[in-house]
Amino acid sequence: MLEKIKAIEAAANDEMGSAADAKALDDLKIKYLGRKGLVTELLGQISSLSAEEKPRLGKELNALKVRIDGAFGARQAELARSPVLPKDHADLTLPGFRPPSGSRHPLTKTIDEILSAFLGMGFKVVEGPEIETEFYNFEALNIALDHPSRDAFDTFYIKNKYLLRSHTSPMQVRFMETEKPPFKIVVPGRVYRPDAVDASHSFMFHQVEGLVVGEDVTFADLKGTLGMFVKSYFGAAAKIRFRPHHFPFTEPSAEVDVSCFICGGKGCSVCGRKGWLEILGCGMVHPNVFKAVKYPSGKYTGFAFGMGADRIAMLKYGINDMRLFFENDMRFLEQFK
Ligand code: 2U9
Repeated sequence: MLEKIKAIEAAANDEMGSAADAKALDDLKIKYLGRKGLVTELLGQISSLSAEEKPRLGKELNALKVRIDGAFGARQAELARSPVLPKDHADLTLPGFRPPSGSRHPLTKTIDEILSAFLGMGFKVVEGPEIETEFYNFEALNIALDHPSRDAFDTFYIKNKYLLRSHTSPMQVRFMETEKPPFKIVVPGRVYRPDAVDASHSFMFHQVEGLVVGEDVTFADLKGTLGMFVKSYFGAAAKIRFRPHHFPFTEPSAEVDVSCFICGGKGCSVCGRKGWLEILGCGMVHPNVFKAVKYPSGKYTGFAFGMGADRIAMLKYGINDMRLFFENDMRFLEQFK
């Protein structure tokens, strides 16, 4: 009998220790102390013992009952204090952590900021296909197929005169085919040119171009609009200057410099001691372009401009190698949160 008492007590303590919750513990209480429980059963056997054993074992059994009952109470309190969590449950005592947050690509950010400067002046954003035809990429833009200037517009051809657009201008042509002036649009997008890749060249880059057409649009409007743009994008102190240039689709044409936003025009390593950074090309739309989209002759005038977003992003963020934009290196991208 004494052996049994010891075995039952050891088993009860063992099982209670590993009871995972209050319900498991209640079941154990019934198993040991319930009406048909193991301890109760032993108590029932007392009557069959000899007269001298009865009092001693009876005392032992009662003491066992009290001890097991006490142990239940203790384990119950312990479970209430710290519920035992399943093995795969999160450790609630660990410190919290922030989920990593993504960020916009520096080029996306640059393009969005350029566009918002123009949206603020009432421009509308339009986008178009990257696969184009010779008509939209060249002919309609006054770039004759047999003209030497085509060399300056070296292009990836695909098949049957399809090509990867070498500027976003084809979309302005498409827009004019369906819309009547007046309008002000900006056209962002990827463009492709078969350049050898190095720190400042890529076979794919990003342009933002603009086109404004109406009945009395002048070069003064062009100057005012681009002046507003550089002040809004580069800061109120930014100035612009125009240098004569040539593009087949504009006449007259100009290149535009912005006063260096690093040195304020004094001359530094970013602007090559010149105090000016070249950021834009522009001009008054060539009459042949209006002719190609069948606008009535002489009715409209307009100005157009174009800029390379990759170059502007490099200037703005002090990036010295264009390839960094396209390598998806997180150490680079994470800097533009
Ligand atoms: C239409 C008529 C005229 C778009 C223009 C430029 C000047 C220009 C370059 C700047 C750097 C492209 O990214 S870059 O290589 N662009 O200088 N683009 S005027 O003129 C147009 C466009 C569409 C119908």
